[in-house]
Amino acid sequence: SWTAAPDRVNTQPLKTECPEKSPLLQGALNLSFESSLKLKDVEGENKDVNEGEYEPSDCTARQSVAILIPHRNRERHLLYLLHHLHPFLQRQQLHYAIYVIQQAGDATFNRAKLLNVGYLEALKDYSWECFIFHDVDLVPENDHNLYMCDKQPKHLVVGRNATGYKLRYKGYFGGVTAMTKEQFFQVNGFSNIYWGWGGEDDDLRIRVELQKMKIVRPPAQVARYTMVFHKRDSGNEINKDRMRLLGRTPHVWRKDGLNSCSYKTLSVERLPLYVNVTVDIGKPQ
Ligand code: UD2
Ligand code: MN
Repeated sequence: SWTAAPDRVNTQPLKTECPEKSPLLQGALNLSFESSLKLKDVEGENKDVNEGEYEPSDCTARQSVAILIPHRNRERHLLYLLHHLHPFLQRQQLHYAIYVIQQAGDATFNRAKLLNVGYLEALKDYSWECFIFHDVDLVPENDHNLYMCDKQPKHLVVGRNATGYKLRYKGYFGGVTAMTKEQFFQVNGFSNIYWGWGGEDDDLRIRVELQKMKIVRPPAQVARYTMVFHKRDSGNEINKDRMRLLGRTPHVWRKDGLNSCSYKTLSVERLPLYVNVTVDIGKPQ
């Protein structure tokens, strides 16, 4: 027998879940890095982005993803990344927002602690289910490299231009990584005590392995990045203590991480293309 559908009281159109594979994906991309590019241009290209946030209009995204970018004094790289990343994420039909976490002052840089701050601050806005921890200078070359979380922590940079597109070493977990809200919470986030260059990404890998999680990676032909050329920044000198710290991780991870991350938020600016969180994270003890 045939039953008529009840009258719809709610006149809002029903959105269905976005397809498993977005029809908008293009595969390998032609990246451009034009020195004449201006912030106003990138804002003009992204009218559908509102205070750094976007969601597809015609379907419900499969994941809500916060992109966290640790930053100080790399404005040109940030502009290139915003220019490429916004359309890239929109083609993946994600609900997303971009957060830039700025270290205030000129004490030694601390990438890992900034990312902890980003996680804690972003969760005040929305219950993001997936977090992407993203270097400012890495631009993805193929939009089949999905900025979504898996059942296991995901490393998105198998290769990049400067290293022949090969994994740098076994266990390498730097550059761009994706973890669910729960996975990151379970490992107590990053360590807060890596000041300067190096080690913090290996520390996160150790935390993940201690939880018996397994790092997954997309296929090498997809997980490709261009790193915009740069020299080592002043204020981010190599961390000579990193090997010693890595040896202590199994003993200290429970007490050093999200649950001990103390900082002072100086401002939260909701700019058109990203949320700009400026933070005082202190200095090395
Ligand atoms: C590698 C890793 C990176 C991190 C780092 C060691 C790759 C592709 N990346 O990057 O994830 O583990 O080694 O700490 O392997 N930054 C600023 N301003 C500064 C200094 C750093 O914004 O003054 C940020 C920025 O997002 C940058 C990131 O920190 O991309 C990492 O610093 P880097 O690019 O100088 O280090 P790199 O390329 O060796
Ligand atoms: Mn770099």
